[in-house]
Amino acid sequence: TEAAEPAAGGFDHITGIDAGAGIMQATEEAIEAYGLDIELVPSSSAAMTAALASAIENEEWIVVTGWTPHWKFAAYDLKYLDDPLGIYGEEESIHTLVRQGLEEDHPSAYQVLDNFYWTPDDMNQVMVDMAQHGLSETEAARQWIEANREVVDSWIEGVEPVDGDRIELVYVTWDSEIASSNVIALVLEEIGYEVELTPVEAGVMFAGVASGEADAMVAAWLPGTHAAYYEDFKDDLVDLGPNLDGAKIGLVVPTYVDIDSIEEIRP
Ligand code: PBE
Repeated sequence: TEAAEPAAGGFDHITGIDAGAGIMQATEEAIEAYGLDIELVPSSSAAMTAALASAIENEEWIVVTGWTPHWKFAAYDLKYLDDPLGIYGEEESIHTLVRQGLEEDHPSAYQVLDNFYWTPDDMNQVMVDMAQHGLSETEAARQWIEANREVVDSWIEGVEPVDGDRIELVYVTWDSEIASSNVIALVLEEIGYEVELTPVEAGVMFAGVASGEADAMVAAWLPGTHAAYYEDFKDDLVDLGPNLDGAKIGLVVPTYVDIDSIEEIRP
C-alpha cells in the first residue's frame, strides 16, 4: 500500500487492518456515526504497524485501528482517541470457542482449553518478545511458558496426557492472536497432542469451528468486536468463556497528534 502525503494537521486516511476484523466494521460505523470525511483503508496487522512505525519516524499524523493488548503501546507513545458515542464499546474479553463434540472426542484438550486463562500483561510479554526482541513466534511462546511455569501448570494439572492425538486450532494473524495461539499450541503439545495451527480469515475462523472442521479458537473478542460473527455461529459453538479480560479496541494516534477525540478527525 502506498502512503500518500498527509495534510499538515489532518489525516490522509484511517489505516486499517484485514477487512474481516471486527474493528474494521466498528470503524465503518464510526465514520458514519461521527460523519467523518475520511476513508478507512484496509491492510493487515503487520502493514498497519509498519505504517505506524514510519509515520512516527517522520512525525507525521496517522490514525490506526488499534487494540489492547498490543505491543505497539510498549514500543511507541500512543493514545486512544475518545469515543463519546461509544461505537467501540467498553472493555471486553477474549473467549475460547470450541467445536461441538470436542469434550467427548478430546477431553484432555477440552480441559486445557477450558483452563486457559492469562492476563493482558502476559499476552503483551509474548508480543513484545516477537515484535521488539526478534524472537520467533514459537520461541516467544516457549519463553513465556518457561517464565510462567506455575500458571501453565495450573492449566494442565490433573489433565490426562495423550499420545499424538491431532488438534487443529484456527486463528487470524493479528499480533495478539499469534501470541495466544502459539502459547496454547505449545501447552497442548506438552500433554502429547500434535497441534496444527492454521491461519485463516476472521469469518473462516468462526465458520471452521462451528462446522467442526477445526477444533478450537482462542480469539473471540466478545461481547463487542466479534458480535456479528458470534451471532451467526453461536448455536454451533461451545463457548468456554474468557481466556483474557481487559481487552479493548479503538482508534489510536501517536501522542504528538494533537487531537483527543474521534470527532476531531478530519482530512
Ligand atoms: N483485533 C484483534 C481483532 C480481534 C483481535 C481487535 C484486531 C478484530 O478487530 O477483529
